[in-house]
Amino acid sequence: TTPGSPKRGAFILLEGVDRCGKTTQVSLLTRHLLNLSLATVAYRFPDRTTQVGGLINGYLQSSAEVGGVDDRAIHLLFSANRWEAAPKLADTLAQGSHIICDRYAYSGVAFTSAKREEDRSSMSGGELTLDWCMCPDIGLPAPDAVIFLDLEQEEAEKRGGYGGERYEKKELQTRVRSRFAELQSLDEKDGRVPWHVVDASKSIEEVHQELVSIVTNTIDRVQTESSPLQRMWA
Ligand code: ADP
Ligand code: FDM
Repeated sequence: TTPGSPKRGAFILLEGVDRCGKTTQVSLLTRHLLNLSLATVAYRFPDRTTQVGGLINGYLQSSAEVGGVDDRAIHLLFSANRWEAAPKLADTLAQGSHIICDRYAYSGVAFTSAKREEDRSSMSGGELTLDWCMCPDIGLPAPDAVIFLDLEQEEAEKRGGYGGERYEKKELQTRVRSRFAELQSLDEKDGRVPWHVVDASKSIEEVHQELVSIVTNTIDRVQTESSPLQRMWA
């Protein structure tokens, strides 16, 4: 940064399985930061409002029995949906706004790589490996912190039954949770993107207070160290 230019905002990512409380906590955190007069923007992926997002929405809402869409093609659409947002995301941070984001590339990799034969529309090209799934997201703006809202499958189910969307199935969600753990250990080996695992079974207010403390420390670190925006898995 040149003297006088604003410090960049922090990029905070919330990840976790369905029903862990991401939507609730993103909105509480955004409100908290705005109340402190800190410019903050909430993002969520998939962003269903774009053309690419419309295709993703159609895919998620159609049943798995409706074949037709290749699993790799849909994976690339999820990634494209992040890439089309990437310039705006980087710009928002450069302007000094913080970003609180609901899902990102980790969800992308966790969900696709967790698919088994019964979840797939075709078995063309064999296994959906972690490596293959990570490739299209390499180079995206990386978060300054990943907050993983950790919730047992049984607890998630108690929060209201799953709706009709394609991935809202118990067995898939359980495998998704272990893929997230693999991605966490890769980041920990790499040492650039810190993960904070939070027990999401606590009350909304208790979880919120923990997140406030993580976010406050992350903003502090990013701005004191003037750390440049990192790139995903690069
Ligand atoms: P996600 O966006 O991760 O799917 P939501 O924030 O939409 O999760 O929460 C899913 C449901 O669980 C909502 O009905 C919400 O009110 C409820 N909920 C969220 N956090 C908690 C919590 N800590 N304890 C109990 N219920 C919660
Ligand atoms: N999902 C989400 C993916 O499969 N890949 C991705 O890249 C992203 C961001 O889409 F089941 C899955 C996760 C979830 C579904 O997400 C829709 P929301 O948070 O319920 O809208």
